[in-house]
Amino acid sequence: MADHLGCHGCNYNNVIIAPIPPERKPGRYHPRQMRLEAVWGDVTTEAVDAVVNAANPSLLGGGGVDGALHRAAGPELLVACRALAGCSTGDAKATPGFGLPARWVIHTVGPVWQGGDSGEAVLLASCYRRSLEVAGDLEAASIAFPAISTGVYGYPADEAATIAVDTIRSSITSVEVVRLVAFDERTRRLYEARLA
Ligand code: AR6
Repeated sequence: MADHLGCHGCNYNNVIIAPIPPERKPGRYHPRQMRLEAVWGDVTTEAVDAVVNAANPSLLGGGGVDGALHRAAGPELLVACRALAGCSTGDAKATPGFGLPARWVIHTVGPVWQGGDSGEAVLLASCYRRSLEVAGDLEAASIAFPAISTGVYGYPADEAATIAVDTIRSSITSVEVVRLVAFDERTRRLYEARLA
């Protein structure tokens, strides 16, 4: 756990962008600084409000994180995904987490790496931004991300880590804890370097 990473000063969570609804407790819903941390692990075991799935546009399952989340969540996840009728690259949609420790799964579709001149960076940033927006809509206080697009989709891990950290830090969000879950030691070190 990278607790020493602590809070950072680069997001805009102290900017109040809308009146706080009276039914919401002020202590819970005031925008506040987010804690962003890098961990080594497996997203399927993350005990957070929402885990992010590195899905494909069909949302009907696949390998990597997607396959692992479907196996761990159970068959109801596929049924719920079918009802979403797919997802565009760079967008995100949510289902319940079913058998997962997480209450929600936010399915996002990263870009396939094509050399870097096909808008991949914008689309990858959009995955992180949209996932945080969906998490906010769900009133999720904590979220765990895998390294979207860096597996089957071939995005270079170092560039993807920079986009992940920069996008999360600059997002306006009510999410309080964001965990970047690295499946391998190299990815964890890439995150740690950017969070230092
Ligand atoms: N927890 C955390 N990270 C993981 C896990 C896990 N359980 N398993 C793999 N990773 P990928 P993509 C890492 O391929 O590149 C699927 O078939 C992995 O080491 O899961 O966005 C979908 O259906 C890598 O660093 O996602 C799509 O068709 C990262 O997660 C396609 O793959 C992402 O690897 C999406 O490809």
